[in-house]
Amino acid sequence: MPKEIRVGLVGYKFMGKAHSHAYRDVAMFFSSMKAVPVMKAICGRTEDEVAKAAKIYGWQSYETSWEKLIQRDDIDLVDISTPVNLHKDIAIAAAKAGKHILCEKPMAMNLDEAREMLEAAEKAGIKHMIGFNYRRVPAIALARKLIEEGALGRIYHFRATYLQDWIVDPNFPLVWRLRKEFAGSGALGDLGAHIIDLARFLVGEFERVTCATKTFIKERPEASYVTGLTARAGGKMGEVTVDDAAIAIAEFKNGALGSFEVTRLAPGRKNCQRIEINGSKGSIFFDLERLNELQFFSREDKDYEQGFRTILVTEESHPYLKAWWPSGHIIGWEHAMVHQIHDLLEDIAEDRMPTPNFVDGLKCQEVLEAMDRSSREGRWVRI
Ligand code: SOE
Repeated sequence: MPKEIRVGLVGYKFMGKAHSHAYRDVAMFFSSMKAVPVMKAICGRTEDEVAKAAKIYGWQSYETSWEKLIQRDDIDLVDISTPVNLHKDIAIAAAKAGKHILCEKPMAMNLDEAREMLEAAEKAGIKHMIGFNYRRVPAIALARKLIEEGALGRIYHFRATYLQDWIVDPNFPLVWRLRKEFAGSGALGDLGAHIIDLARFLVGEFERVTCATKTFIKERPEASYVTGLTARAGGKMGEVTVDDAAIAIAEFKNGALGSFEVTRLAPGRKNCQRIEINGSKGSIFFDLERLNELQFFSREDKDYEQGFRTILVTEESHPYLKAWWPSGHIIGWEHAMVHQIHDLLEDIAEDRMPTPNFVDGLKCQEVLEAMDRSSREGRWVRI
């Protein structure tokens, strides 16, 4: 019989829903797991909303205080799917209570907080993971395999953009993601964290960075209602205290060069995360809005046959796909979250430290902080 891991989730909006879905689905598809989740309790401040979420998402109970949730002795794993300003306090309290932790990205409001979280987790000896879900998109996992096998040769370039447009209307209200006291930073931390993590996953560690950030729309109406990425504007105007966009250049320790662009002001670009990597032997290209595909160019193909080929990443031999549908029956954005939960539970069952964990979260935070400093001081910053 698989081990049962009893989960307490803090947060029930966009990420809370995505994680809930993953806990519900995972054991149905990955049918021989060594550990299965038990959806014990979900937590949020507004009682009628969290009670409704518990019912709809399939949680056995709900709490309105995360402190109470953490003190419960029927919870093994605390999932932190809240705005960034709450990550540290919840994570440290959960670690002290001996709970394993899954924490959404970016790990913390700043590097000092990330360090405190890692220290608490290491002291408690718990398992920890950061929700860099895109590592677990099968096409990205395949890209890593190709790179590890040497199919790209020596890596020269990592080129990433992560573009969205959900705040392009200047009347889109001042939601928590646009306020430094809740989010820590704007597009840089929210979107940049993902592509920084993918750069570390696919290419390696950063050596130094230079960056420019910009807030184009400096005031917005305060929010009267918010859910996920949709919101209604209230009357009063308030200050936007985070960046709308950031562009950075990086050098990696292995000598590769990287470029990074993130924005929430790119009309028509919805969740447009694109990664291209060029090496001495070939290139790969990934587009999140075409996440079942990986483009691969190999200089080792016959001259007259060379060209980017599009691999439809839905074969049993591809990472994670054996658990899903027959080949060609594509998967979606939420599947990477299911893979994340699968890997986390298997690691807990096997007593292994998951990846990406708080060390990876902290390394990402170092790069974010360096990019922010570079933008303020107008210079290259070493990691
Ligand atoms: C909003 O920008 C957002 O939901 C991010 O917070 C997520 O991390 C990203 O995966 C999709 O966009």
